[in-house]
Amino acid sequence: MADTILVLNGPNLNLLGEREPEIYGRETLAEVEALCRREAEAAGLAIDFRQTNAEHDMVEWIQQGRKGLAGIVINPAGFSYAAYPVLDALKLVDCPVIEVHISNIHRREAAWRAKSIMTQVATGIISGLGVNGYALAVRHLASVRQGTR
Ligand code: CA2
Repeated sequence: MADTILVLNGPNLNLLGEREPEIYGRETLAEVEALCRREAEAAGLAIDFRQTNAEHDMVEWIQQGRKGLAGIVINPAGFSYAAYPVLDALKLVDCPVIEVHISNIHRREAAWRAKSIMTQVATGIISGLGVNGYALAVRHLASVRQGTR
């Protein structure tokens, strides 16, 4: 577990690459998983990559990863804006948490997209770098693996 990075994806990201490519790019979630795996393996780490449309799954997975992970990368997607149980679960973990958004949530047309409630418990946030944000988050977690947040 200490050698594992948990990568969590929220609602609708299973359809990544299928719509709004001008905002979210053309890569599929399977390609994002391969990207994360490549980055982690280069650092001798493993990836546990998951996606769900259900808030209770997300809470369960975060609780299960409460102890012993090298870190969590989470794109909370729509959970960013209202899912307080996910926020509470993230507060319980003992590893760094990197929040990733593919788009720059601060320059979207809808102002509400900028107001992620998860940011207050995240160690850091990457937003607007496309799917590269996931790889950068994994690389960061690999580099700080020995420390705590
Ligand atoms: O930019 C991101 O990664 C987002 O977290 C994506 C979320 C959105 O609610 C956030 O504001 C920003 C989910 C977007 C809807 O899901 C899609 C899935 C596939 C293709 C297009 C949209």
